[in-house]
Amino acid sequence: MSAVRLWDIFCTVVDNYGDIGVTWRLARQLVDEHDQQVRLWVDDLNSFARICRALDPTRPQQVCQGVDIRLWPLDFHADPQLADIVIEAFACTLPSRQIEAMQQRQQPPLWINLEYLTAEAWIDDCHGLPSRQQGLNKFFFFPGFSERSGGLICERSLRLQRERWQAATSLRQQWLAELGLPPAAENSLFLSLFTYESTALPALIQHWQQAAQPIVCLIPQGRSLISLADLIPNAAPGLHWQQGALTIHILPMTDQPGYDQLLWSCDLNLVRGEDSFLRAQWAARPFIWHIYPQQEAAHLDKLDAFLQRYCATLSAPCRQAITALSHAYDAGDGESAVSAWKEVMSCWPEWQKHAAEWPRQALAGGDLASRLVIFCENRLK
Ligand code: TRH
Repeated sequence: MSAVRLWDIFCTVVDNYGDIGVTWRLARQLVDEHDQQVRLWVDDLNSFARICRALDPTRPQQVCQGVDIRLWPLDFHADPQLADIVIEAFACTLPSRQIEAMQQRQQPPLWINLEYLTAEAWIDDCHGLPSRQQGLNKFFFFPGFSERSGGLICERSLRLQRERWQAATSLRQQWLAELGLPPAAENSLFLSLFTYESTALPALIQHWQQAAQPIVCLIPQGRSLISLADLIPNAAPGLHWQQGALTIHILPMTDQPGYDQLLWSCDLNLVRGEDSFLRAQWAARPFIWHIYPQQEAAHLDKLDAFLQRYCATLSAPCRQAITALSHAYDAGDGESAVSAWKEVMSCWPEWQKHAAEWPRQALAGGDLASRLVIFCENRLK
């Protein structure tokens, strides 16, 4: 049992939901599973409220699920009760008054920069290293898939919850009904689509219309719809669209547990960023990762590092098909995406089996929150 510590987590909302999605999840897990006290400082409560229904964006301070949530205002003043551990999420740059308060303490808080997740091998040599900044040590914590990295965010009870959901088909039927969706044919292939824009998408949509089995595509409101503007001009939550074998339902955004249920209910999930990417893995179903694009295509190294790790034990045709589909989606190449889709379908049982086994393998060295707590305890002792 580790000591009860006070944590400050600082998060800026860049342009999507990933940064707040990850920090909110981590904050809850530190409270729920490690009995820690957590203040989460966020500069944009409106975006936060999109993925957390209980949050009132007009209140600058409130407690949600045991986490003390604070608006991080422009004129930030450090709380007189300084935390034991200060997390700067994704190099968001701490407020200068926070740094000053930390510098004034004889034993300053443990300062950690929580990095973006990557499967690249180089992080193993950098994970946990300090760097001297403004007279203080700042430690770099790298989430990752290897034993030596900071691990992956995953709640303790998640596997059981997901297994229960997937074992009871009635739960999915009930969930579909609650969303106002008609019951689907039993042999339907369910897809969820929460990606960025991709010009590969219209070609895939056209291909799915000609499929031999019915395809149901569930699309939460968001950027994927921009690529379908010609096909579905007035796409909005509640809209149903049907052509040939394909039915599309546009869904409202839900909170994070609701999004997990969507992932658990689908046969294949197209996801993005960092958090939905991980949640798709924990859904134990095949998925395609539309990675967050970076300048000079720096994201492609990250994508390939992950694909190499994820596909390492698969047959060559299956590995090639998943890799080709991921690359084609990223490049917005519709023709290649359709031909890779056909390849993927021909190794479908192998991929399903692998997806079901993957979470155990990926989490073998322990989850991120547990590794983070141990990391901090070792330095605060
Ligand atoms: O929103 P994102 O594109 O976030 C990205 C990435 O994190 C990227 O690494 C970062 O650099 C960039 O932001 C600034 O994708 P991501 O990470 O998948 O986050 C989406 C969050 O939204 C995730 O926590 C799940 C949540 N979500 C819901 O809670 N309900 C929903 O209905 C949906 C669709 C998503």
